[in-house]
Amino acid sequence: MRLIVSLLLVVALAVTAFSFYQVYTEKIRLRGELEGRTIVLAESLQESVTPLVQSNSLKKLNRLVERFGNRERLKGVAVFDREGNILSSTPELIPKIPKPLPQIISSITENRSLGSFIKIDDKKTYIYTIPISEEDRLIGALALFHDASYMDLRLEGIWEHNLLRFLTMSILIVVITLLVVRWSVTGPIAQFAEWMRELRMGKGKVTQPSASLRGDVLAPLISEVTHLAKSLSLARARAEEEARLRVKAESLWTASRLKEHMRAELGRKKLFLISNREPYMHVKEGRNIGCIIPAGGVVTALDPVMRICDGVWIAHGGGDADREIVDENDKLRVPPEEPAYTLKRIWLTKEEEDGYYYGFSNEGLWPLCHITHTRPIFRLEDWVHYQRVNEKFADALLKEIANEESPLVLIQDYHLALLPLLVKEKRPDAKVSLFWHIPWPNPEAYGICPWHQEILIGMLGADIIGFHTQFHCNNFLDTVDRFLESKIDWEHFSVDRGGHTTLARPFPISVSFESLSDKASAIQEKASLKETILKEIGIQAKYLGVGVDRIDYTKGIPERFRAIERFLEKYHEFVGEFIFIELGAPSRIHIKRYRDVMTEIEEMVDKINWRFQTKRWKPIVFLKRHHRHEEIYRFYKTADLCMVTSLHDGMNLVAKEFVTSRADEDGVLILSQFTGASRELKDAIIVNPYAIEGMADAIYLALTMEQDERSQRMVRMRQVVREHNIYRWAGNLITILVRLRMPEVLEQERD
Ligand code: ADQ
Repeated sequence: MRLIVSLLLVVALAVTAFSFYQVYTEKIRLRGELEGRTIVLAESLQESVTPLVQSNSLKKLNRLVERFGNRERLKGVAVFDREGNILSSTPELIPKIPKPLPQIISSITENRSLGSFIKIDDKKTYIYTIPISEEDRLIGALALFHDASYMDLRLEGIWEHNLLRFLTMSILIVVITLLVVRWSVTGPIAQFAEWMRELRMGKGKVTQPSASLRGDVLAPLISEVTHLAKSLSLARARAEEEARLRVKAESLWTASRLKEHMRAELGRKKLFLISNREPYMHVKEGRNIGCIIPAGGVVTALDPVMRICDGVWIAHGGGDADREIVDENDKLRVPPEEPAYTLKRIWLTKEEEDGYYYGFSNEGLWPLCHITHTRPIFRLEDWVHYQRVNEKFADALLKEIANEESPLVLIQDYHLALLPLLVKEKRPDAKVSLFWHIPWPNPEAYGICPWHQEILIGMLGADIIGFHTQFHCNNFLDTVDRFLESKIDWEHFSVDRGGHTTLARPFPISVSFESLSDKASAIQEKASLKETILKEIGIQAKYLGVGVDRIDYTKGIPERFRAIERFLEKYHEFVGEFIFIELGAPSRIHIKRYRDVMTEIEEMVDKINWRFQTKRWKPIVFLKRHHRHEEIYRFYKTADLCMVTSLHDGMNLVAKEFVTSRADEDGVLILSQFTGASRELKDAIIVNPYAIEGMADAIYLALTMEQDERSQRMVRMRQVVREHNIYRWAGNLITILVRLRMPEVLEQERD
């Protein structure tokens, strides 16, 4: 009502103002027109009347006056002598002319024409008087009487029209406002309220309102409430899961269990996590700034842990808009939609990034640790940068932990191998762990690094070094044994060197395993998702395979495509039936080997597609870009198979993400035997990515496997990932770290 009344008031004011103006201009126009016409008439009549008044020919004058008086809207004409008496007039007018008529006297005495409005018979009349003179002598005056009542009628007409317009507009405004309010406000609010009611009552697994609501005026509110709803749903799911577990007396790690555990173990202590890559990167998107989660296993695994433990994550700010978002201490709270921990960004110069990240870490250590026949490159200047950047990270960390007693430090990966010692030297009370996310090679392979001893010494500053598998721990201990003077304790898998002990333990990393949908709704969702995805890419097919990777030569992508080619060659009946979608995020593109592998992959896709494609079908679709996690999960959820064919991989989280996403308990995982994940996911079809024939057969086996077997395998794999999730990983690692008894500290205390 308030909206409608205000709208109507404004419109009424506008209409009134416009009407006034219109009436005013129309009045001036009508008057001008009337005057003009009368003057022309008066002047022509003046010429004929003057000689008759001069000669006093009253008869002729009367005839002339009568003839003139019969014109449209002209009420009549009157001729006056110089005293203002009527000499002649239109007969009907004589009784009505006011006597005396002051305007006639003024016209004669002032010798000029005058015009004014008077009332005759209660009607508005325009009277125009013009003096009559003989040479220079005034002998009388002529008056023309014009009916002007039509002017008032015309002006009234304008008011009436405008009133009518106002009424029509008012009705339209009322109707349209009501409709818009109904469609855009009250309707959506009612739906919204209904959706929230369902959420409150815990009906179904609703986390999103209907699609029609999402694009509406309530969109910002909906996005906030959706987050709230998700948290609510998640909390409910977790509570249910925990209740279920309590009943079953199982010891499953969940987010809330980890939270409680951390509270008990850490008290008010914070975690300090250091990695090269940041979990949230700000990038310019036209004029706006967007936030992306970079592709990579470290971030995928550790963000859920930090979300529940709080603390500070120190990482390199690599996004082109990163500096615009931080505060004066280079910090911000993340995740943006639900801040839970602090991200502190470290800035690197271009030279530092080239030398430390692209050079030493990714052209040196990465191929050194992955046995994939790509030669590591070691340059002295890269090594210098690597040392300097490790010191930079150490300075930042030491500043953060300055006021913390026995801080807990979790260092991530091969970029920061020197950091443990740099921290430990300054803060012997710090409890330091280093998690090595990639494989550890045998001593012979490792020994080719010119700085193999310095790296090992740096790493051994840590109290615990974690690897994904026992095999990598053994390789590490062998390597230390070969290159450093130290004591290896094979019973406890530890190294004693210079009075400091470092444990080497396997902590197979994982994903969070949050499963929000039940089996029935997942099955339902799967069918429609497949249809939508195939429609989006414009291809018809019966079977769908998916691959998700950072484009890296260790991931075995060309081998995978070769296997697909061989599969289509060998099992021709699948031509036109099977399509493989590769979601590949470009990575480390400043390194030539990565550009080469990208070119190799693109050429191979072209070649295979050219060989097999038909008008409406091609075997491989390569979507070369970074995808959001929700996008990736759409593909996981509906794929008939997922291929992970790494030539060597510490763990590989894509395999575990695929299993997590399959609430429908279907889908087949083809998994390389050279991934850490293959030690746990024994129900995948395990393949050797170098054996193309075997991989082609694995695709065939996956697509022809009986539904029951597929389901049994998936159920078992889901059980493994559910139990060995990222919370368990963090719980185990942090518990050992917290409970470490540190001889150096005990000694200091004794002194
Ligand atoms: P990565 O080599 O980065 O990790 P991986 O474990 O496979 O490899 O994780 C990749 C992550 O990136 C996954 O979460 C995946 O969803 C995401 N990703 C892949 N392609 C993407 C795309 N196109 N768009 C967006 N995201 C994409 C390193 C080691 C691994 C180890 C992890 C964790 O090399 O062996 O498993 O660390 O320790």
